[in-house]
Amino acid sequence: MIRLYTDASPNGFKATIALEELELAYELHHVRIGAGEARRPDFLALNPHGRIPVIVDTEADVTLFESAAILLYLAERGGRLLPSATRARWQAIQWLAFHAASVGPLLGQRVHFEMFEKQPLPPAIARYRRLTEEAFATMDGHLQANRYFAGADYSIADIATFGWMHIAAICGFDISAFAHLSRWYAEVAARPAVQRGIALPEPAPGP
Ligand SMILES: N[C@@H](CCC(=O)N[C@@H](CS)C(=O)NCC(=O)O)C(=O)O
Repeated sequence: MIRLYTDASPNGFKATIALEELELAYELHHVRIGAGEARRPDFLALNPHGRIPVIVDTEADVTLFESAAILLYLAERGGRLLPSATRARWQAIQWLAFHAASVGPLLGQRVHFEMFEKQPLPPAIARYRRLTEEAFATMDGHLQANRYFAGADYSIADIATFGWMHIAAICGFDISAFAHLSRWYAEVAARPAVQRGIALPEPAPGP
């Protein structure tokens, strides 16, 4: 049995989407970040860094944090979502790493400075807008020639990136100038498992 500890958030959506896509049986534990539940001792015993998502696979005696590691684990466990052909497999891993380094952290900062910081900080807003748009342009160029990040195969790289691009959409960040990224976003968003995943553990909060 897999236990998933999560909340409605960009990193949380990656795990729920992957579990829904893979149709693996799992038990969902709602960790309310806003109530400080991710910093409580019982949760810190699972992830000393105090962040969701976390999975516990009781059969394999494996506890994992960091969404990219969780996605790799679930793909291996489910036998899908990570291509077996060498080139496509490494494309997926490369874009999974790109998302972890250049999409999630930068969009996280952009969301903070544009949506939540009470004191407007124009240089920080400009910096993270520029850096996220650079990442959008890089992804757009790749998706011009590729249906998905790993090529023809939908993979955990798409799920990881979607988690953050969905939050960008909720925040009203305009990606219409990036036609291929927009096409990819609409295609992934339309998948039934993705729709189920972003509704868990409760609908995403607005900005
Ligand atoms: N690099 C981590 C980031 C995890 C993360 O930042 N999760 C946020 C929610 S999206 C969180 O749990 N925040 C709780 C807190 O800061 O108290 C991953 O990819 O899993």
